[in-house]
Amino acid sequence: MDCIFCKIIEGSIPSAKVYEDESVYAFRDINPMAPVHVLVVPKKHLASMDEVNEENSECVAAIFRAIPKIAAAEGLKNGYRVISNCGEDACQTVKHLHFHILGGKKLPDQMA
Ligand code: DGP
Repeated sequence: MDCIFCKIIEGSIPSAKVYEDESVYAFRDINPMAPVHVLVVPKKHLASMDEVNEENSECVAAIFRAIPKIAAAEGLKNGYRVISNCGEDACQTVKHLHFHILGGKKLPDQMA
């Protein structure tokens, strides 16, 4: 499959890994929008939030268990933001479900 994040997970494209478990991989965004900008992805390929269903949603639960561990490891004691862009209107550019963790500064209060 021609998916950049699948290639990062399998190691054929290098990444700055910050966390990994059986079903989750997390690495630094190549174009950081904040002092801490980590992408958290399921190892199983899902194109976006639209593909989450009763059969596969455990990987999303695993991601949300990992996020506070990653935030703590990154020193985000004062808060952080989690974003998942889904589809064209949200400007999703990589078609592999991912959650951005943004922090390390006061973030803008406008989401859109
Ligand atoms: P989104 O707009 O939500 O689809 O964001 C995709 C993010 O993925 C974007 O912030 C840049 C990041 N990204 C794209 N290609 C690579 C890559 O090869 N390596 C890393 N580390 N990040 C990437």
